Parts: sequence; C-alpha cells; structure tokens
Amino acid sequence: MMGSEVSYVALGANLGDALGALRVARDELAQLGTLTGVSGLYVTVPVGGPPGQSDYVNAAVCLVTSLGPAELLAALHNIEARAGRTRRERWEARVLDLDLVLYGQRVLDTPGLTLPHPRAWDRAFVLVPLADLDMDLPHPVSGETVRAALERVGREGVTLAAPFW
Ligand code: PH2
Ligand code: MG
Ligand code: MG
Repeated sequence: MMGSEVSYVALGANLGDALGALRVARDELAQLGTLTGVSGLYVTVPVGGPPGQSDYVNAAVCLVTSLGPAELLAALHNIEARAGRTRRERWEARVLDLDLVLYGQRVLDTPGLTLPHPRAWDRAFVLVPLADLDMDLPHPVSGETVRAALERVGREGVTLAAPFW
C-alpha cells in the first residue's frame, strides 16, 4: 500500500468484560489497515493507579496502515469511546485502553501524542506482548531492542492467559 507504515498498538482493560472489549478492539483495529500480528493474551498485575484495581488483560497488535499517526490516534480514541471509555483520573481502571506504542520509527512530541510511547520500554505488560510480535524491534531513540528491554525489566506480574484469543 502506498504511504503505509508499520505501527504497534498496546491493548489493555481491567473493568467489565475486559476480554470482550479487547476482542472488539482487535476486530476494529483490523479495519484500519492490515493486522499483521496479534500477540498472546496476558493477565497482568496493575502498575500505578489507585489501589485495589483488578488485574488487567493486555495484548499488542502490529497494524500496517495508511493512516498518519494523528489520524491513527484519533481512530484509537474512537474505538475506546465506543467501548464506553471515560477519562477522569490518570491510570484509573478502564474498560479499554489503546496506546500507540510505535509508528514506524517515528519520534514525535506533541501535546496529544508522544512517539514512541514514553513508558513502553519500561513496562513488562507492554514488552511481553510486543516480544510475541518482534523481539528485534528497536526503540527509535535508544536503539534498545524489545528483547534487551525485556531482559532488563523482567516478566514479573505478566502471565500468559491464552496464545490465541
Ligand atoms: N495501563 C496503565 C497503567 N497501569 N497496568 C497494567 N498491568 N496494564 C496496563 O495496561 C496498565 C497498567 C496506563 O494506561
Ligand atoms: Mg496505557
Ligand atoms: Mg492510553
């Protein structure tokens, strides 16, 4: 496809029918281009946020899309909104969270969108699913691969629930 880019989207939810929300999101993401990879499904211990939150389900997909980064982000927000996402407190429990982790090797720092996602390379709940897709993916700024980041961060709190979902 002309002008298409390889992007990586992290999916998460820990409220309501979390797996159902991830499945709907995966199918809606597929309509934004071509899904070339879907990670396993993981159950993960919440990182940050108010105490007493339920465990998350997390996954990641690789999406080849002709949408630009801002258009793609808007599309992710639309999918979140359709799932009933509200935004109040940072890191509160959520019915669906779609984070644009990488858009090619693009580096961007705008009020609405930072690429790569600023905390992705430090979070096992992002890195473990990403590793299912491509261990050799480099961080666009540091060059650290997903494999190396995972060795540094470890897999604690992240449990495979299903390889296919
Ligand atoms: N997302 C957050 C904050 N904490 N913890 C887990 N385990 N999984 C997440 O997706 C997650 C989180 C902010 O988006
Ligand atoms: Mg997030
Ligand atoms: Mg988010």
